[in-house]
Amino acid sequence: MSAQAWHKTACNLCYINCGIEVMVDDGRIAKVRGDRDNPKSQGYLCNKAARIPFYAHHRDRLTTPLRRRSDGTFEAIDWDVAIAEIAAKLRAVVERHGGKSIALYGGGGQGNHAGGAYVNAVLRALGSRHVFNALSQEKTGDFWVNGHLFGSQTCHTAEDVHHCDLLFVIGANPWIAHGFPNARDQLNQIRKDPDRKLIVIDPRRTETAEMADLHLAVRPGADAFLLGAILATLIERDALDHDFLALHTEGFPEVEAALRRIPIEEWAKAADIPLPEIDRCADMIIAAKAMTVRVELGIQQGVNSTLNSYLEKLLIMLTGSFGRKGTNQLHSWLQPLWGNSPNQTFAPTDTEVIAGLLPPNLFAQAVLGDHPDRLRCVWVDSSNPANTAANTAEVEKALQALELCVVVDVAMTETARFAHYVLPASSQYEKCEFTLFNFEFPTNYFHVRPGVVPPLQGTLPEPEIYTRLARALGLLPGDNVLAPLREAALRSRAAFAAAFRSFMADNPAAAPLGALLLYNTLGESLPAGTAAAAPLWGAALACAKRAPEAVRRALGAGSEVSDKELGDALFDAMVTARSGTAITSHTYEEVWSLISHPDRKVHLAIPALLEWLGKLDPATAGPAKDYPFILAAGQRRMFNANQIFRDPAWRRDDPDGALLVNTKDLASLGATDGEWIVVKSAAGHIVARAKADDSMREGQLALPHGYGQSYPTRDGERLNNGPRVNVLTDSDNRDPIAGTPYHKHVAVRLEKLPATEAAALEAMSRRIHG
Ligand SMILES: Nc1nc2c(c(=O)[nH]1)N[C@H]1C(S)=C(S)[C@@H](COP(=O)(O)OP(=O)(O)OC[C@H]3O[C@@H](n4cnc5c(=O)[nH]c(N)nc54)[C@H](O)[C@@H]3O)O[C@H]1N2
Ligand SMILES: Nc1nc2c(c(=O)[nH]1)N[C@H]1C(S)=C(S)[C@@H](COP(=O)(O)OP(=O)(O)OC[C@H]3O[C@@H](n4cnc5c(=O)[nH]c(N)nc54)[C@H](O)[C@@H]3O)O[C@H]1N2
Ligand code: SF4
Ligand SMILES: [Mo]
Repeated sequence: MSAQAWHKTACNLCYINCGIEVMVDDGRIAKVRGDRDNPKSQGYLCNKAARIPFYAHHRDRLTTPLRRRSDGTFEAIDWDVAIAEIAAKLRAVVERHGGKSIALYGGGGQGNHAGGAYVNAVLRALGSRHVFNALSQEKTGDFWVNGHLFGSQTCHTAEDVHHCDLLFVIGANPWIAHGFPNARDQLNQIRKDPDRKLIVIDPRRTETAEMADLHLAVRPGADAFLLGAILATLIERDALDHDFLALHTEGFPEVEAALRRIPIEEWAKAADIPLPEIDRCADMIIAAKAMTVRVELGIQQGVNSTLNSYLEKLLIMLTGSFGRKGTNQLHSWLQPLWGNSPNQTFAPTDTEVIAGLLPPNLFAQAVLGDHPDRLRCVWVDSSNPANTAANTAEVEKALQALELCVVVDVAMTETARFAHYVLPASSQYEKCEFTLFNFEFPTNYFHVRPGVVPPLQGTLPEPEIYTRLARALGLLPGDNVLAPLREAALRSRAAFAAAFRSFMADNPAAAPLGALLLYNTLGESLPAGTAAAAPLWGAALACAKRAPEAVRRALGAGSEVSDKELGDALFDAMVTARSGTAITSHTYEEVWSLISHPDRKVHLAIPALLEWLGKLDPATAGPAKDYPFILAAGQRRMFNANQIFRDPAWRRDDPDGALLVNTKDLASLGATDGEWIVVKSAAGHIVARAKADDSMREGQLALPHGYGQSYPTRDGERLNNGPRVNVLTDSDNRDPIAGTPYHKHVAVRLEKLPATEAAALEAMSRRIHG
């Protein structure tokens, strides 16, 4: 790597993973710009990407494996010692309690999924499939609904924002949080075009709502009432797409009957939206030729989350806004990021396993409960549950109760503080990475990116960490056994394929270890720096088999590539294209082939949810007496990015992660703008700096997501940076089906802080940001 040069890679700050180019100067990332060659993002960047150097290079990077002493402090140990001790302890846990007593927490963040393949391989080889991660903090209700509608929990809806003439945003703030490619450009284009419209449902007048043709400022937590009233209005006005319903769906009569029972006026009132606005919303839907619905945490982490996801899908289906240009779609996968696990339960908490995942809200109970199969060992990789799972106090208690806790991270996190061992990973710019966040239709993309700076001294990329661990556990065959596979890979892909298949047939016990085997054999024959992508080989072959025409179109491959060679052609394109590559390119008609039900129809009636709808009580929409405010606990802002940044200097504004409060609410508390205020819930309390903000509804508050990291000052003292928002959240405040948290609906009260305490906080804030 030359002294000063631009390298292509991707942004790791949100799940859009825009293509970027970074200027590397003397082994450090110095500048960031958009990569115009990236076929998905085409040079787009938001304000956060320029700050990537603060992720890659900072004082709190881990540079050696650590072992916790009995007094809670850590000592540095060698990699060999760490791996040997951890392997011995894992073996002991398996012998005492069985493999099922182990769980993985994490397995990938916003920019990295390579490690997930390897850690899952080890987990499965040890006899466990228990995985908790962020997806089951937000999306599993949606996945559950999709399982019923489309026949598999891996059927996932995409948005064709680019071509829609009505964008309907529900509980999302794409101007700030993105969520679809080139979000700000897309929103600007819609605003400028008189023929394209935007509707936003959000209690707050967000940056996105500010741009909308219609903003429905729903009462927090009342989306099910509002969506129900809109759907019932569409039915009343017979504004449904009956041809679509007849051709592509079944179960409509049951849905219709349930929706016809909705008392529109009463539900509109519960949602605090005047009837004329609901009529206007219906008018705009009826006038639209192609509506795309975009939702996120506002309803997925809001009250009635799984039901909300269902109503959102009904809005799409009843209006026939599916499978056409500019509407919602399903998308193909290179490899699904989550699983399909209908009717599976996790015994220790008697919880439904959705999409192969367990909800973080049940994590503490799964460890602290008295079930014989409770968790004794948790392996954390790319996640910081001590800050991001509900109820921090309970999560910390659970982490401390474990017989073995290992954290693999790039930095010393709040979770790592409780680990028995902490293993330092190389950053996402120091190793090969990719993500499985590939949700586009009709053309879907994939981006494999080699490291652009050398690994920080003392760190290892995950494939190396898990190779060493699997070797120490005696799971992975020795180098001599793998040598023939490696040689075959260097000869030709066909020779490798034959050798690999016969190896797997002869060694059935190696089945769970496929990723590690591929990395250590095929990996060595791949283009420089892309060995970690080796496990994608099988996915590429399978993808080409499932959707040969779509892959051919994406690659521009004609008859010179045989069907048999197509999967390898796809894989080779993926590992050689430095700016990412199209992997599938569908026609709109092919969307029906992506439905898993054998009849390729959308099965609209989900009895459990229709029953839930029937039981909704408008009298429940409103705050509780003791806790009169509803806090949106975890808002996306210009300068937060999950737990990815730890150095507070990355933020250009909002250093303390302000509590947003409507001016009237602030005044009735007798408080002023900028004052430190106590926020209390039933689970805990924190102190935050208040900021008067009239984009907030009266009675609603917001605290940001992605704060609360401790970071060392220049003299080494660790100071906390901003609100640890999950101190306030309760893991019981969750969805009855998916177990996902109702983070947007945390009941709190506010109290003034004595002047002396406020002065101390003010001084602390100055030291953190000094
Ligand atoms: N800047 C930034 N961008 C990010 C991230 C980040 O940390 N920072 N994180 C990424 C991740 S992991 C995710 S999942 C996405 C999340 O992206 P979004 O879901 O778009 O972001 P949020 O701000 O969490 O919530 C969206 C909106 O929900 C609204 N809301 C609150 N209560 C309700 C309600 O009762 N009903 C309705 N309808 N709306 C409500 C809030 O006012 C807010 O505007 O963002 C991604 N992008
Ligand atoms: N109250 C509340 N809680 C929330 C939310 C909310 O809105 N409100 N949002 C939820 C949502 S949507 C999400 S997505 C989650 C996110 O919560 P988490 O699942 O905890 O994920 P991140 O915050 O992205 O943390 C990623 C971790 O990975 C580490 N890391 C970065 N790069 C690498 C690498 O290359 N290798 C390894 N091994 N580690 C690496 C980072 O240092 C960091 O510790 O938070 C959830 N929690
Ligand atoms: S939209 Fe997301 S991926 Fe793109 S530059 Fe911004 S934070 Fe990075
Ligand atoms: Mo998320």
